[in-house]
Amino acid sequence: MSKPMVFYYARNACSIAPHIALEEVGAEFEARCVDLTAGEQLSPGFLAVNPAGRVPALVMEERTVTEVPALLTYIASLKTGAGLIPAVSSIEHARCFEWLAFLSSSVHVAYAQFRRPHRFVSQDFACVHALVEQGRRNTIALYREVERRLGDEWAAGNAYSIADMYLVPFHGWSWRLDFDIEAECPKWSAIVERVLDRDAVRRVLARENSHEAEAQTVAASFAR
Ligand SMILES: N[C@@H](CCC(=O)N[C@@H](CS)C(=O)NCC(=O)O)C(=O)O
Repeated sequence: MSKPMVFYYARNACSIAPHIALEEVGAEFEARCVDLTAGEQLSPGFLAVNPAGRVPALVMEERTVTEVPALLTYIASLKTGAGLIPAVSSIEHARCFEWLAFLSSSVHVAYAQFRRPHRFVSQDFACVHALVEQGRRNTIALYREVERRLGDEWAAGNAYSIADMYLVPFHGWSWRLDFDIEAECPKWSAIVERVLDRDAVRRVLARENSHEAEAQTVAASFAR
């Protein structure tokens, strides 16, 4: 019998998107929480899983897959009947992957300039402060662009998809930006509210916020 997949995630991180997808398709997986605030992503145990030191990571039969868009696509394909990716060759299919690319390569990177400036520049403090402020402005501009691109239904048309799951973490990070997302991005906020209200997503939030997650940390799992 094949071993269940192991999913590495962190709280309040981009990994919530594939975490939602795993619950939506009813996948059998073991969830392990990586404590980013304690620097656990840089522990030898986790670096053996993902040498990049980032979450999410999904381990299947000793092989690791990373990157949110790849994980969302893979997980959705485990249960095509769930309809989490629009039909191939439709405009909605293109739109869905447009969202994954835009959020991953533009929005997340701008947010990282603001939140993780040391990925981009060394310890030159003046330069770091300038990058943080420019990253904040770039991110806010991109958040407004997200809102401009959204229609009245779901991100990729009239059905819930993996694109909507990926809109969740960035929305949740807005509080750090000094940006009133509810007022400025009502369509995005409405989508996130509907996503958070789903049963599968409630299970994800319960797991990510539970004490059980503490016990399931990477350190604990490698100590077994
Ligand atoms: N391009 C990657 C980005 C992954 C990423 O940056 N994850 C963050 C959490 S949102 C992380 O692990 N940060 C840890 C660190 O920067 O040390 C993806 O899409 O999966």
